[in-house]
Amino acid sequence: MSKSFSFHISANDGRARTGIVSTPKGDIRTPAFMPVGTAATVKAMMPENVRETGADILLGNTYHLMLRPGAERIHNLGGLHKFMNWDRPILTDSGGFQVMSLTDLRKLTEEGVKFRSHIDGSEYNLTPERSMEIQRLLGSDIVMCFDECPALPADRARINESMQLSMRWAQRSRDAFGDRPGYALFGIQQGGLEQDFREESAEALQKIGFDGYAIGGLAVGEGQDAMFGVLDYAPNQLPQDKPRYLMGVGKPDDIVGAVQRGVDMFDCVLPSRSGRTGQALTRFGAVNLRNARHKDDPRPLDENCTCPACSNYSRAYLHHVHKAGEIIGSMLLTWHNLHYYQELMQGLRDAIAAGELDAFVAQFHATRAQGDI
Ligand code: PRF
Ligand code: ZN
Repeated sequence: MSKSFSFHISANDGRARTGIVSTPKGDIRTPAFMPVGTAATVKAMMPENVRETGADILLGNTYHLMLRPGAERIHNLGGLHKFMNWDRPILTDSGGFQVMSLTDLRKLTEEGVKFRSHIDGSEYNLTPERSMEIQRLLGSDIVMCFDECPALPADRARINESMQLSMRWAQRSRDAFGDRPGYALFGIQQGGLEQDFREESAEALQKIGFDGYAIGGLAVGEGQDAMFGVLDYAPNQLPQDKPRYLMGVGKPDDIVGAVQRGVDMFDCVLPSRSGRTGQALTRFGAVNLRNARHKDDPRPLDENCTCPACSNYSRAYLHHVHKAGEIIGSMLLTWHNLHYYQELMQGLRDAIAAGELDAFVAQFHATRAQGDI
């Protein structure tokens, strides 16, 4: 195993790329989807089963883990990998985005953000320096800069101010992270839907220098057309030879469009969260297993899917366990959804390697247009 962090692109197809991010804890095949393991678990899944779906890396959250059970406690117990029984790479988000979306009592200053826990109301301070310390205590392999993500729509003045603050925090994150061989620090581009601010942000980040670059501030209510509008130029503003990560995205068609535009890494709660509410994501689109039309249906969810939910159970059974609130309903659909996402990523990687991405994307949309029958 290599002892350092690196990114190697093996093929390009248009603006899309496929390759490998190498870390001391294992390789990450790109384009990659990272299942979300917010509270040291991918909900309803054993980590060995998450691996069986094809995941190379998980995402964890600074915000949730600092509140409960605490970063120092996880560190004293041997780190997040050992704690949650996942020995492959982990990327952690830096906390600012979660503070802004999950807490209502908070105060943003140049120093950082002061907030009250959504669990017990106790007060915390999160700064770039503390976020770097928490992510180090967790043992995260890919550490994210501490940033601020403004909600959209927002006026240009507000977007600019927020982006400038995030760039000052990016420098403080870089300084606090220091030199840690084998561990990576990613910068996060901000700038809303404004091309000039995105450019300024990309330049500021490259001047500081990072191991990878995230595109932040998207998928916050602007819609797919506006997001793709930014992705038509944003990846090109970032270095060609470093991984690009689109944070918090997305639906299968969002991911496909972003891969075509040059994005390498993704995370989203959608496959795991919707699995717990009875929504399956399949090559035919979204299927709600709670719908009464499945009540007497002996067919599998997707006859071509090799996951346990589709191999061993009927739609009627999946319908029943979801209506009855049985835990296995969440387990089976989460497994199926994560399996579907990883199959999609493998399909994208293979298509890019073969120079056949356009045909793959056309087939992807044609199959969805058929709908679930
Ligand atoms: N910044 C961080 N985490 C994020 C985002 C961001 O802009 C987003 C935006 N979609 C999701 N998660 N740090
Ligand atoms: Zn399946």
